[in-house]
Amino acid sequence: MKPSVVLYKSLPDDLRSKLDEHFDVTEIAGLTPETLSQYADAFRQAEGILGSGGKVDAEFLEKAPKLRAASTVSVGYDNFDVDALNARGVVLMHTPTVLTETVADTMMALVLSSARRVVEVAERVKQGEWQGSIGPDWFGIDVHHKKLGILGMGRIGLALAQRAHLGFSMPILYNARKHHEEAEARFAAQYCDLDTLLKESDFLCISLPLTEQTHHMIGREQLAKMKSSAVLINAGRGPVIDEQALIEALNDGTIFAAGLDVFEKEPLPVDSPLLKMANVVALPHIGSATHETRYGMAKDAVDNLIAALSGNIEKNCVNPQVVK
Ligand code: 8YV
Repeated sequence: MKPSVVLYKSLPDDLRSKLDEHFDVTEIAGLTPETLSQYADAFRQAEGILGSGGKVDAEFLEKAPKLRAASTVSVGYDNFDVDALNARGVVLMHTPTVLTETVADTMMALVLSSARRVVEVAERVKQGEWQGSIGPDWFGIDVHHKKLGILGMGRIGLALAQRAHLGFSMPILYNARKHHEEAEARFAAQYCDLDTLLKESDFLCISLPLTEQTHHMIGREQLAKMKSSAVLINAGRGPVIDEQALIEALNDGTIFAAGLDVFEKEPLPVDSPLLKMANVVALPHIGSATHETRYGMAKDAVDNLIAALSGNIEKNCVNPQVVK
């Protein structure tokens, strides 16, 4: 008999067939309180789950007593209580490599569009406001040769450093838990403390996972240390920034602009003050959202679940210590 699996994100046909070859699959619309009670039986039988979004914590695990592996279609796993998974011996698999370059592209798009006011001026053109030669009220600020600060130097930070340093001649500063030799050797990235990063960056790009330590790491006090000409970019997780403090900093000119792909609450509520600000580029969490990369993530997630449930894990495991 094939192991039972609950799939809570739709997959391309070929990947869905591959999953069906290995498992007895119940597909549901998402991991919500409603689907949890509606498909209680499927969760009771499930040895694996695959999808993205939704909370997987001790309370969820009680409803899935046979669970052995969870496979998320994402690199981030802040919606999983890893301690609870470890306590139950459940393996957590994720997709840390396939999306790196695409997310770095998104970050560079936010840098460029925030600095050059691309979204705002394109909108003005569509409104018929381009009536003569443009003046300073259409101007932005330069990107090339400015200092790019990276908070969190992982795979994505490194790919961003490559773009910024080699493509835009930007000196790179970074703060992370430890020195990154490759970033220093290839892109002349300079390690510094958080205060220096805040004070010296023209573009401060956050590329951190959300953890207890990174929650609201950038708040009022940190924003006050930034240059008034600085641009803040976040394409990691929204709650790393205290959003209320950011709104105030953007309103009172503490910083120049922000490019945001992630928010404290997603989807961003339609009444968020951020949506009314000309100096904010707000994207709907598109970091990895290209056809190629989303396919690659789904493929990795399927392969990860097959590996985990057959006891053949070689990579992409968050908690390999639970594998006996
Ligand atoms: C995905 C992400 O957008 O991988 C992550 O952690 O935030 C994104 O790439 C998202 O989780 C949907 O699958």
